[in-house]
Amino acid sequence: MGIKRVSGQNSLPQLHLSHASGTTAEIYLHGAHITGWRSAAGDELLFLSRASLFASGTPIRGGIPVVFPQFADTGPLPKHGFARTREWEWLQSESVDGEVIRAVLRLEDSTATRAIWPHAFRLSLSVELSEHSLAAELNVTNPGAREISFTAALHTYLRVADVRESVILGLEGVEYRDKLEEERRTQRKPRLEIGDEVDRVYRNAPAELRVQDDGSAGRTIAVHSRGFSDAVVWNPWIEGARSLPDMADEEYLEMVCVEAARVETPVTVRPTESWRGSQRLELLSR
Ligand code: TA6
Repeated sequence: MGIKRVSGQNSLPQLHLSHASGTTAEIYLHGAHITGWRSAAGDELLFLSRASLFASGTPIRGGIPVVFPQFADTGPLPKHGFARTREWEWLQSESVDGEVIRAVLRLEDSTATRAIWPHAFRLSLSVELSEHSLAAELNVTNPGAREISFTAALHTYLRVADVRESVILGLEGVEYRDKLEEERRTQRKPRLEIGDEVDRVYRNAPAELRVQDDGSAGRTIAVHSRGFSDAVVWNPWIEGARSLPDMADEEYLEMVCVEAARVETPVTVRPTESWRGSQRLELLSR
C-alpha cells in the first residue's frame, strides 16, 4: 500500500499507487497522465492503446490526458494544449491514510510554455485512489498580474468490453454541440448508445453520468464531475481509429471517452485566484 516511483514504458517515470483493498493506479509524470486503474478483482477500467507512443513531447493515447489551456483545436495552441505533453513534478506531499492514497503533481509556466502561451500559471493534479473510486482534481492558480482564460478537460478513456454493448446514462434533455455536423441538438433518448463515430460536447451536463458496460457482465461506472460544466463524449469509430497512428484499428471497440470538460464557456481566473475542477470515477458494480 502506498506510492512507488518506477520506470514505465520507454523508461518514462511513473507513479504506481496501490490501495489496501487491492486497487491500483498508474500515473506518468509525462502529462500527469493517469494510464491505469485496476479494480480489486483485477479488471483494468481505463483504456490504454497498445499503439501508444510514450515519447517525450507526444501525448499518450488512452487513460486520462489533462487538457489545458485549450480544448481540441479551438485556438492557436497545439491540439488539447500543452499540459499533456510536458513533464510534471511529483510533490512528495502526498498523504496516505487508511481510506485514500493521494499523489499530487505540479506543472508551472516555463520559458517553453510562455513562448506559446504568454501567461503565468500553476497547475496541480491531485489523484486519489480508494477502494471503489479514482478521483482527479485539476487546480489552476494564477500567480501572475494579468487575468488568464482557458478551456480544460480530463479526457477520460473508459475501457469497455464492446462499445456497441455499452450505454451512457444521464444525458437526457441536455443540449450538445455535435462536432461532426457542427450543429446544436438536444439529447432525446435516456440511453446514449454508440454505434458509429461520435464527438459531442454536452453543455451544462449533470454532475453524474453512468457508463453501463453490458458486454462485461454488467459493469457500471459512475462519472461524477465538479467545476467542469460540460461533458464530452467521443469514439473515433473504425475510420477515425485508422487515421490515428497511435491507436490500433480495432481498439475503438474497447473504449469510450466520457470527459469532464470546460469547453463552451472558458474559465477566467484573476491574479492570485484559483479554479478547480474534478472528476471521480466510481465502480458501482463488478
Ligand atoms: O475530446 C474529443 C476530441 O476533441 C475529438 O475531437 C478527438 O480528436 C479527440 O479529442 C482526440 O484528440 P487527440 O488529439 O488526442 O487525437
